[in-house]
Amino acid sequence: MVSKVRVLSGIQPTGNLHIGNYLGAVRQWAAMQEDNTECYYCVVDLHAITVPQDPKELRAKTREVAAILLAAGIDPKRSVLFVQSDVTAHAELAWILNCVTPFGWLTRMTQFKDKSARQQEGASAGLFDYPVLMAADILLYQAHKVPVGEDQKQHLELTRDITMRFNRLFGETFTVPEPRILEIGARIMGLDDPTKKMSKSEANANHAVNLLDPPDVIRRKFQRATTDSLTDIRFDENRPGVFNLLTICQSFTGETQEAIVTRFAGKGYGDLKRAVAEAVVEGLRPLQERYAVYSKDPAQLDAVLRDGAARARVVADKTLADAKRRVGLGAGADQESRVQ
Ligand code: ATP
Ligand code: LTN
Repeated sequence: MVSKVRVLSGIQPTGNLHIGNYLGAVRQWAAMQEDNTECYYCVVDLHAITVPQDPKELRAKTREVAAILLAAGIDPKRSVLFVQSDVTAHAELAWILNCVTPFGWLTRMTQFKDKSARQQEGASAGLFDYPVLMAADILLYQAHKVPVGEDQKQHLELTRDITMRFNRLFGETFTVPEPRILEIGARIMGLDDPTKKMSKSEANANHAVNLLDPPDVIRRKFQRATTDSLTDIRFDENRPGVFNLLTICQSFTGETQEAIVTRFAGKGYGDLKRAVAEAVVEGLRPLQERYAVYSKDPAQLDAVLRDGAARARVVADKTLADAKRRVGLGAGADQESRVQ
């Protein structure tokens, strides 16, 4: 029997999920649920607390994100959907990996440099350690593939380095994972400033199109999107505003670049913005309708997440026990860990 391809990815319950998260990551997650795959998707609340969070809001966001993932097509029968902190093995393996990760590797992470620059000395040790916890998430499930947006490429490379180092020091223990980054949609830019990645943590109300934004809000945000002073409509990376709108359009309609350019030949930016807005409104409609149903049924969400955590624990605890045995942790009182 051919063994299954294991997939794992995570998303933080911070701020509002936007079309960047959807096109770069979440939509792929749903598409990867095939017969020959075993998918693990987690809401990474331990990652969220690397920066200050209001406890009540964090819990509410954790549930909201889980409901959005269900609405986006993550099928709890085919995939394991769970909340990271419900599976304690994540924090435990992260500690072990911390002790095999050279400090210098972490100092090179650009996301830490960006995020800590805003907080200076006040940045938490957890923020610095963020990528090691991410490695633990991935390694516990022996994932082969990790679908993420472009911004996570460096973290995935670090995960691969940590994996190879652990395997070299303690013997083959973990699968070396590979990132899965789309060609189109892996880096959606902000509508207000198309030189910056669309992000949940930007203050400007016109920066991101959120997955739960009502149609009129989506239309208004696109109407106000920053473009340039030229007029022709084509895919040119040197014109980031128009390029971003065209990329969003292409990702939602599935058209080729040629078809899109032909469609907008002789048209103006106003037409482009209206058309992209309609593509997004239509593209998100099924998700928003399903979300409305899930959000009215907290008991069902509880059941899905309880079941997901239980299924995740079975796999994660087994991997963790193996890693601990290899490192020589514990007294080895139970038979299994004493056996070499
Ligand atoms: P943000 O910076 O928007 O707050 P994040 O990078 O902190 O988000 P997550 O919310 O955990 O992190 O990201 C979930 C997934 O969405 C990741 O795979 C990430 O690469 C992807 N992603 C985030 N922003 C974008 C974007 N603008 N375009 C494409 N993919 C993105
Ligand atoms: N760091 C990721 C979120 C994340 C993740 C993971 C992604 C946490 N653990 C494991 C893939 C695999 C981010 O998008 N900021």
